[in-house]
Amino acid sequence: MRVPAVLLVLLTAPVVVGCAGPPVPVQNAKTSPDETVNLNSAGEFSTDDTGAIAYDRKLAPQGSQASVTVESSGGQTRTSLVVEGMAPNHHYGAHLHTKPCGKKPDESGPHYQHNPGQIDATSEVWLDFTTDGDGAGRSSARNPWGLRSAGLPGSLVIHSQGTKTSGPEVGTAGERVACLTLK
Ligand SMILES: [Cu+2]
Repeated sequence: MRVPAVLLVLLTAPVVVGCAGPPVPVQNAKTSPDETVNLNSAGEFSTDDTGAIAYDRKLAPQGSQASVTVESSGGQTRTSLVVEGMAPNHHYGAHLHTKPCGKKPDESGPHYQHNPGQIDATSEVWLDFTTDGDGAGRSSARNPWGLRSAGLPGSLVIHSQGTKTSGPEVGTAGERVACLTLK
């Protein structure tokens, strides 16, 4: 009797379901629907290191820092952000942007979008947060799509105001106050 090839594979190779396993290296990873992509970055904001740079020392003071983790697998992307040492009791906007941080605030490019032109918290990764009295804050986002290795986000940008969710200025969040380059 002829056994279908697919069944043969199932019978001979134990298939691990529900376990992500070791992350696939981000660089040069082949694109596939179940691709696993992990990005993360952490740093203290300085005025000269584009890996973690502050553009506004009032809203991203000396000693302020941020840590971001992006985990994409199984058609979902989960992103989390933790900050410390920011201005106390302030509501910030925050998003993933397309390019790495630069000396000038605009160098990180526009928002990362899964669906080009769609400006909302489903297509983009919005991570607005409000700091406590010590300047600490955290936020997270869950998006119903996987990252494509061909076009990964380049940075996390923190803005001076919360993100506008509707109207002609939808997606805007004031000036860029700090930027963390993703790796
Ligand atoms: Cu932004």
